[in-house]
Amino acid sequence: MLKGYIDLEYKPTKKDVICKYYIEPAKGISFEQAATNMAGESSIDTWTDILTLSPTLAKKLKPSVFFMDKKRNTIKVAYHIDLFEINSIPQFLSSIAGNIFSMKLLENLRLQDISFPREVIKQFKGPKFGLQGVRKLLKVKDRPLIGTIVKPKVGLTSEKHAEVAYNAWLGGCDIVKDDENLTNQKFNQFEKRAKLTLKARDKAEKETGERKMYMCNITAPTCQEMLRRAKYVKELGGEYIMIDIIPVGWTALQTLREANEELGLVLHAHRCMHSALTRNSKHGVNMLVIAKLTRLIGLDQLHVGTVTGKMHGEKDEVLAVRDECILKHVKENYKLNVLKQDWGNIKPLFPVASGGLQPTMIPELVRIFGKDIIMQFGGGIHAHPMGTKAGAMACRQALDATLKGVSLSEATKTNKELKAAIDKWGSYEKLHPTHSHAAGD
Ligand code: CAP
Ligand code: MG
Repeated sequence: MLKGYIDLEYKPTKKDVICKYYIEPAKGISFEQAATNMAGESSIDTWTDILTLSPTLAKKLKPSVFFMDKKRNTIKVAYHIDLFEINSIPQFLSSIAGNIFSMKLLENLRLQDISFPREVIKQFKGPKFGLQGVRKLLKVKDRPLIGTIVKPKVGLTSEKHAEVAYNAWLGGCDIVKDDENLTNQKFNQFEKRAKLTLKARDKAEKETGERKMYMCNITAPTCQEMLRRAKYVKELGGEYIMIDIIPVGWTALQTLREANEELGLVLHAHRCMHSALTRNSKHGVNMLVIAKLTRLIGLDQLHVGTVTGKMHGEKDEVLAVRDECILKHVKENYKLNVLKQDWGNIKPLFPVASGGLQPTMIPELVRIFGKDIIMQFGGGIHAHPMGTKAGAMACRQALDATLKGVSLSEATKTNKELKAAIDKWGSYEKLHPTHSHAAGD
């Protein structure tokens, strides 16, 4: 292992890729030793002094640990851009998020953020539609979008699936999606589900006069099959597809985005399995990185967390991920492990809040996220005591009231579906007064 990876005098150039890590040395290992070995293993080096490493090559490609904060177990590393195949997310991750997680010298390691230089950003298309493109497609200018996930997650026939979706659209959902583990099972095959549900969508559009979208899950065993399913949705007149981004992997996403230049579908990124990487605050990969790579590659919508729902994610972390999805210039935030990032011409993507949501949370969700959010209610619609359509109506009633500044308790007087939701789940604001400062509820 070479010496000299630590260079606190080094000033990163505009072409460097900067990574911020949480790093915890194993017992008996100094902080410097941990940082040195991690920098070497993530770039050009290995555990011992190799004779084949020429000084010129090393000089050019050797990364610099240019910042160390031992108290907070934090380092920043500048990597020369030539170390990377700069349009390949898999190769980036094999370097800066590869072997280093396995090293015995490290007790814990977490990749907190990556700051990409302009030269890398320019290699990627980013979202084809993005936040504004989705709004234009749905003809919904400035309110949050309401979505649902057909429940039960799996088990319905294609006919029943289409019927549940139809009722959700009739009740007021803008978007209906498949669940993350519904793909092409015997009881609900992909082609039949897509055909019947898009037909139901057309019917609901006619009856409501509103644009309605169906996100069909194209997660598949191969890229070829994934693309075949995407094309099939397109041929049926669908505008959207969803994909489980962690199980399918980064090459599949880059392949899909390339094909989408011609396909022209809205790409919804479901992040199931992300918590295997992101949940441990001392080891793994920060959700911020997953969000950044998803926007860079160019999916149009991404789950960012809810704060009020059933999945983990503190408010400031969720909002940091949301900001990474929508801002053009992201400022460094040391406490939240956010590095500075200039997104150039990469469009914002539409953030999604999903997981354990129910209609009475809507005032708090608007307070947290504002209007540029897609709120998805699975159980919160399909467990409504008056059924799916009423569940969707309760969501729209709660949203309409919130955007008009009317309290939910006031709104229940003229909206029986919302009243039934509050009777069943209680008013989120009453149950969590600390979270929200609702007037009058
Ligand atoms: C929500 C959901 C979502 C996850 C996503 C589910 O259903 O369909 O996939 O919540 O979580 O399967 O749980 P409910 P995240 O509305 O019934 O909870 O957005 O955190 O990835
Ligand atoms: Mg789900």
